[in-house]
Amino acid sequence: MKTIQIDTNRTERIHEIIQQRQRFGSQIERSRANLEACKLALVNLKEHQSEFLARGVDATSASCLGEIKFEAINEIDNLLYFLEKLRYRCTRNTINMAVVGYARQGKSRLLQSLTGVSNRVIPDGAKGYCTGTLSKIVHQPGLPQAVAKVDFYSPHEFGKQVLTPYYETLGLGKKSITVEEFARTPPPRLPLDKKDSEIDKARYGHLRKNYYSNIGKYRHLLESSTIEITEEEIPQYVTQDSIDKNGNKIVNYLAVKQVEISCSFPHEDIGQISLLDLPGLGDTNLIETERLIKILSQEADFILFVRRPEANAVWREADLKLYQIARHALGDFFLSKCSFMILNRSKHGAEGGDNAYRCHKLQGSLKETPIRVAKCIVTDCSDSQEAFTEVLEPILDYLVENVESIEREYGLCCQKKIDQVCQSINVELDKASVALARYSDGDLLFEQLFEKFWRKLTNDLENLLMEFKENRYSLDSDLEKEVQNAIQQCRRDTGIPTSWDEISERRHIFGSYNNAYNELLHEIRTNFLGNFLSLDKAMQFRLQNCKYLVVKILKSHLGELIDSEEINFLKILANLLADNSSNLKQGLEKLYEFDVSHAGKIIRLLRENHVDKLKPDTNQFSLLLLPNEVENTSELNIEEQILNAVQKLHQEAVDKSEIALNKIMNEPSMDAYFMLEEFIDRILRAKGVQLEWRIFLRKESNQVWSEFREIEERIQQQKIWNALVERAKEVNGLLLK
Ligand SMILES: Nc1nc2c(ncn2[C@@H]2O[C@H](COP(=O)(O)OP(=O)(O)OP(=O)(O)O)[C@@H](O)[C@H]2O)c(=O)[nH]1
Ligand SMILES: [Mg+2]
Repeated sequence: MKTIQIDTNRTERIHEIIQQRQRFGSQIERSRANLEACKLALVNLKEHQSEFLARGVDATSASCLGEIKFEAINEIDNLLYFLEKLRYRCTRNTINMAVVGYARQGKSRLLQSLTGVSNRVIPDGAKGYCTGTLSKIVHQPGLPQAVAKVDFYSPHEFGKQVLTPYYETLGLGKKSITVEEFARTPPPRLPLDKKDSEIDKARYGHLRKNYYSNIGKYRHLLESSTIEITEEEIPQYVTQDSIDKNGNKIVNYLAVKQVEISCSFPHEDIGQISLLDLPGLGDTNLIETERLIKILSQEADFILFVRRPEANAVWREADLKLYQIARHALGDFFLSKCSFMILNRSKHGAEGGDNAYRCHKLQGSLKETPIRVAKCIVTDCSDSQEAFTEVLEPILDYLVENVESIEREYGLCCQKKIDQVCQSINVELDKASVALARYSDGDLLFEQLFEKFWRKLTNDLENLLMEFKENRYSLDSDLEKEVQNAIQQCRRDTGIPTSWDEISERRHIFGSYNNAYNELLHEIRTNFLGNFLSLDKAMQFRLQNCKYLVVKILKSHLGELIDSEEINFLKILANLLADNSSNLKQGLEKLYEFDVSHAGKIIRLLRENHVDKLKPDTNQFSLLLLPNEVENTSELNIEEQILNAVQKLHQEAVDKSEIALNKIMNEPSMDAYFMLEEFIDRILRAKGVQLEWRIFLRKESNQVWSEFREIEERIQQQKIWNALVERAKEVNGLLLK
């Protein structure tokens, strides 16, 4: 292979450009590292935010935390992706130039001229070859022959990136298509609304005639990993028009994603330049254009639009369209600063003659179009010398002169994006720094908990009072049972002798019927009254029960303050209170001591109701013997008469007592109701009592509310949170210049 003498000046310039760019690459790397640190700090903060919210914090803190948004993490990811592309571009050791243009404009020919490599390494249309796929040509010194690495689409990539865009654009009824489906069923007919479009028909034809009809020929390659090929094989993978020895078309290019060709450039001084050859674009494969150009946004440093003006050529709609597609696909790439328009002058053009006039015409009128490139050059792409002097040299001069300003612009663009993210992060971090400000604030916590305590205690006690109010006239079933037991006991155990013989005996003992009768009445009366002694206690049941219910409510609101569940809870609580909590203390003590003694009342009731008649003074023996008092008794002996009389008196006393006792059966309910009402008034409604509660509970907060026991832990959590916020602020600050 012929090696052309090295132009050291050119080599140095290329080297200088690459070095300058690499310095910029280090800056980008620093920004990237800072962004990574910032992202990490935000991710940490976000995790803590989620933990806090999941664990459950007070409502104020929860709402403040909830307001902190972390969309900036996604923005940082986008920025990192952008910076990574930039860094990749800036730190590589080559300047990559790509050619973009419609088919048969001389792109491949220009690359041949620039590198000095043969038609076999970069096939051009001279032998009827059209470039079929993206190929990258890199210099590798000392290689006697070119070699190439071929990457194929995977079946998934092929379905998603190649076929699906056709189905979508042409409206073929499917949103996505897999290779299997495609191989099984031919693409459906073009929809009616597309039938008249020449472009759509051409695109459809490409899909059907090339991709579908040949699927059997290239499908196996989609399963293939990267292969290495020799120089002779290159056309079989990069061109659209190769044929095998039997004259059959080779369609490998359809499955190729990218080819990287390594060869030794005869012009060694441009060894640090790599070239990217793209298939000629046209209406048929315009669908693929955007995808191909997108690859350039990462791979190319400089783009050469190549156009070979035909006779009477003007800037066409198609030229603008291609430029727009490129600008869109290249995203942040500074197309206007990093591209030249090459107008290919062919002295012996196919259409005959020299197109120099047209070239200059187009060169002059380019500024009237929206196409913006750094320079527009007229050159003969098939002339190596011209390609050097008219294309390469101006590009290098331009880059030497502008690389700094281009980088500055890239830098400014990055910084602008970074500043925007920084600002939005700052807004969120400001929210974050105050989000937990009150989280470990005991006073605030107390107020919140006390408010809840007061509301619930009031509600529970009022509900209880309501219940007692509704039942204040109802009979006390416990008491009723006790009364019935006592009455039955009276009836069962009267204490009255069962036979008159016993009366006779008593007569002998006491010396007279009179004395025997009197003694008998004393015995019967005391026996009778003895049965009612337990009623006083029974009448206290209701009160006790009411006190228990109050204790239950108080206990449920006072946490771990008092262990007891008994009525002495009230006493213990009262003792814990300071002496100046007079209302509260009094209310509790009074409830604890509250006791309506019914003993006197019951005795009075019983004695008033004919028990008195069981006394000798009120029922003298002599009266028994009056004929009109005791009817039909004359036939009975005196003992029997006595027996009958005391039985009757006893019977009457029992019956009357029963009636009288039944009348006071609701009194315990009434007493309990008023007792409770009095208690509630004292501990909830009395003037200043809320303040008494407040002072007391503030002192006992730790015992009453678990939240207060956690406050130490909260202080620690708050410290961690603040440290994370500070860290995020610090790294965010580093992003700002
Ligand atoms: N006379 C002359 N012929 C040229 C010139 N540039 C390209 N050609 C010829 O034009 C035809 C197409 O050139 P290519 O370099 O293959 O064009 P391309 O833009 O790469 O085409 P695709 O790969 O199909 O996109 C070939 O036959 C070239 O030899 C030129 O400047 N002068
Ligand atoms: Mg080509």
